[in-house]
Amino acid sequence: MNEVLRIAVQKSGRLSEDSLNLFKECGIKFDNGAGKLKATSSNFPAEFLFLRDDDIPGYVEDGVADIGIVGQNVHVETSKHVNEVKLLGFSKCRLSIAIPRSETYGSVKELEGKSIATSYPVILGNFLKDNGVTAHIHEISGSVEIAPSIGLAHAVCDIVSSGGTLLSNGLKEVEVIFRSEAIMIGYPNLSPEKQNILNQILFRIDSVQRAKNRKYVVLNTKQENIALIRQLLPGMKAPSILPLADEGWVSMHSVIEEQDFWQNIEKLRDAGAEGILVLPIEKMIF
Ligand code: PRT
Ligand code: ZN
Repeated sequence: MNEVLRIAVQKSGRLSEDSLNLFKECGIKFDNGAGKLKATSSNFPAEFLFLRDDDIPGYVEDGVADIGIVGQNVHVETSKHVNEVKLLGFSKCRLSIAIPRSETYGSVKELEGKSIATSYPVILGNFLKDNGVTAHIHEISGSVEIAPSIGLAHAVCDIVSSGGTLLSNGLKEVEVIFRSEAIMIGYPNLSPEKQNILNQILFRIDSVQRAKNRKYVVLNTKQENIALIRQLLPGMKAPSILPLADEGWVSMHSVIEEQDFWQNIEKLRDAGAEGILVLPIEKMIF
């Protein structure tokens, strides 16, 4: 029987779009029409399960799903027995403790004896223990940030991204206790056939991610500048050099890290580069 890799992704929420794009950019086609709970890829041995993010680690631990994508916050909080396959770089956020803006804060010791509302009792509990603080953890499942204003708790511990939600609820961030991004988790005992399918996906993801951080650069220059410009364009191997129709001029082509490019742009122009084009790369296979 041909095996199919079962992939759990968030049905609808902050992880959904980037998770689905990750597989689409890898050329894996599937129909994720509204309300669907399951979809089979038409061109790759994969099946998608659309679930609430909190349920994904449990499904992966049980092997109902072979891999899944969740925030590291959910992965660590649920503490399921799963493999950490790959960090994915999107849905970045932090888990922070916040207190009413009017209050002063010196150190974590000031949380001693206070009550803190959170949906992350495990991560918060570990943080307090590591810091030798005893506080009352008040577990609630949502709308954590209103807890101080309704008298439910002194402080909150919640996910922060822009900080806008804390601000609009009269709170200030005083401790970042955990930093999170999306992570691919996997069932620890995949069959060799499923592991092989996963390896194909990881290879494709690497090719796409590598390409995203790099640009294809084309520039024109006089022949005598080649050596100098070559030092500024390290490239994958060496730059390609093509003669231009004008005598003594060449076009140099190379692949560079985007951040290196911005650091080097003035130097390239000083070295005699003209007509510089920077193009996106779709995939990079090594
Ligand atoms: O329905 P389901 O259970 O699947 O989804 P969910 O509502 O539990 O999760 P969802 O979609 O809100 O978030 C999924 C994951 O995205 C989280 O587990 C985090 O890993 C990550 N993430 C990134 C965030 C945020 N940014 C974020 N800003 N998760 C939640 N928030 C919330 C936060 O709880 C707070 O209410 O946004 C508010 C703060 O945002 P700022 O920008 O105002 O600071
Ligand atoms: Zn959730």
